[in-house]
Amino acid sequence: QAEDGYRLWQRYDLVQDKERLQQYRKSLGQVVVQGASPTLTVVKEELEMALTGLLGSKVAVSGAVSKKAALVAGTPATSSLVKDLSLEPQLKEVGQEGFLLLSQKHKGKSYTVIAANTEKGVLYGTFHLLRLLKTQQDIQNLKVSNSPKTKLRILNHWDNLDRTVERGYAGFSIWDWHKLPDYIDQRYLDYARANASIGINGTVLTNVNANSLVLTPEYLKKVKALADVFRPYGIKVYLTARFSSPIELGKLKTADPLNPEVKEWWKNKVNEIYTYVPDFGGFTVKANSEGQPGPQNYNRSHADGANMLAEVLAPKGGIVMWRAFVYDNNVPDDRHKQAYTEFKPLDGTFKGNVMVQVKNGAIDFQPREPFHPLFGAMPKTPLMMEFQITQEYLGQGTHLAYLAPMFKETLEADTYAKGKGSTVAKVVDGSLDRHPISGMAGVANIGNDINWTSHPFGQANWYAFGRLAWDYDLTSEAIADEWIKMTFSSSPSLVPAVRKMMMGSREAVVNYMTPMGLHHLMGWSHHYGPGPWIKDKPRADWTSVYYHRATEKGIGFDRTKTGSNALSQYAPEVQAQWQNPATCPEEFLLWFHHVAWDAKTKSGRTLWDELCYRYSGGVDSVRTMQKTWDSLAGQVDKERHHQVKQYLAIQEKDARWWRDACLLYFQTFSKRPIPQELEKPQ
Ligand code: GCW
Repeated sequence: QAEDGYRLWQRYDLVQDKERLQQYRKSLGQVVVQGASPTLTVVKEELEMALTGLLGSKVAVSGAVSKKAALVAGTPATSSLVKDLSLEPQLKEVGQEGFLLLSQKHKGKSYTVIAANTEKGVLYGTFHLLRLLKTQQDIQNLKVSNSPKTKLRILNHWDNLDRTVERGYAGFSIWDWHKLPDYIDQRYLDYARANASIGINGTVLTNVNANSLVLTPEYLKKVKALADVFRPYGIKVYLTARFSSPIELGKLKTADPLNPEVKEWWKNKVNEIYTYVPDFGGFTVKANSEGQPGPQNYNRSHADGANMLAEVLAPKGGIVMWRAFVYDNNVPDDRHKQAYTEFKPLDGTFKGNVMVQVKNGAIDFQPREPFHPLFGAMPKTPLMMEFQITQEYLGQGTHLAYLAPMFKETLEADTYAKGKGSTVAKVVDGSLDRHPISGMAGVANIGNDINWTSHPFGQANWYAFGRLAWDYDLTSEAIADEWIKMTFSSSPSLVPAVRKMMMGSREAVVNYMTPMGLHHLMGWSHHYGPGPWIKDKPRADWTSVYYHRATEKGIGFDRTKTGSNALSQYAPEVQAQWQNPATCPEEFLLWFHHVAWDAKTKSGRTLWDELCYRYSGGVDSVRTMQKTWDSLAGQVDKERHHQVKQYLAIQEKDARWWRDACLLYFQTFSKRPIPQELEKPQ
């Protein structure tokens, strides 16, 4: 069988470790799932398929125990076996989505138990157990109690109705609108399985640059078909709402959120949606950003817009995820500041079912950004994290960049909102300000490429997003290990080598693209290759020169008091550290400071030399990845090995392109030589 990557991390092949295989066969030889429901059917089917593959012989799910050892899955309500185990006290701890995995002796039998309060919890527990098996863990004395830290764990698809995907690099949209609702592609089911396996519980089907057509009955039928597929997997469907829909679809003269007819229109529309999808999740809205319509067109605020939608969704249990990614060329100020300037004053004015969805950084999904100053600044509003899984600015579908370290860097950053330890993660999970709702969104990197994500390692970013949305305390290394073992193999000669490649990969990209706090040097509009020279565009903030500000004296964006003062949007403790070039972490140096070419850096080199070293270092890292990958030939199936090898060659070429283009361009300002010992730009 050709290894085309379609199976993602859900490859249920025979367990290689003989001892483990023995153990699993002994404890899991019989599988008992009592009760019937769509979710329990999914549990049964997954267990049957997975265990048959992993254990190497047909495993059937039964309704009663006949052997000495069995796997038992269920809730106290659906399974008398689970009820008999009296797990209520432990189950209290795991909430609505969590689960217990326990090894239990009961009436002379040995059970491996997946127990939860809800069937959804059983589903998550099932996938957790399968992960333990796929990574060949000992399951003899299981004592797992696990529940998610963040409530809404959502993919955002920037998928258009014509199946193009904005910033999608893995083919076309997997939603085949033309064939829906009558044709259900197997991919929808496999998508749901993959997401459920990492705890993702929501999907926004459509692009934030929204088309109101999706709200028409023709499309709602199709949306319903997808929602019906996803429901048993615990995945809710959400849509993007184009703010001007009342005009486009309802033929109203206005979309003013305070106009009663507009509100009435949305109320009817929402009620209509719920007739198709009774558990519809709600809307994601991009308004008054990059030309999208919004409440500001009518001199209303983001809160007016969000609250109007929230009010009509509330009786149905729906929510509004209102994006804070706003900028406008009529606002002459540093783009870094705009979201904070517009949203911070609105804190406390949003309805309870509104979440403000904030990108990890203030500019736009750069290879490295300091955390967004809104985190910690709006304690009365639940702030949702928006990460970008698709690699718009990180080499797109061809560069290997493992993003868990990037996601974690933001989540672990300290906002100091309520003193030391007020991490972004604690803002996002709602614990810092005691919000009942919390969420993380990831802009999907999924398309209809056979392997879903173009680059085989793109799968790891989808995986890592889900795992971190569930539990941001997992380490990047641990997530990488899980993924490698499930995707390739558990071989001790492979896992550490691939982990090492992954762990250094994002830093490599930062180095060959935008080291030391440089940002947005990417080519005009496509954002793939280098374009630090870009100027004279309709908007200053669509140029690169706006961001790097190189002159003969130095380089970097002064965001301190002497410059745009964006730094003032952070807590005093953060400001204190970042406002001084001597204490500002070097990775953010040129983000906040304009620095002289000859200034000394931590390595002892001048800034110019250090930049040369970083750019070269980025290229070297890619070459190291190539060597590592070459050495693994024979340990990875031919198809995927060859694929990654080719992508690494592209990455090496692109890294050189980035290094050479940036250094030669910046050299026209610095007028200093590239250090002798470094490879010369070509
Ligand atoms: O990153 C930028 C992208 C746009 C995107 C926008 C946004 C969906 O270049 O393509 O539009 O952000 O997040 O709204």
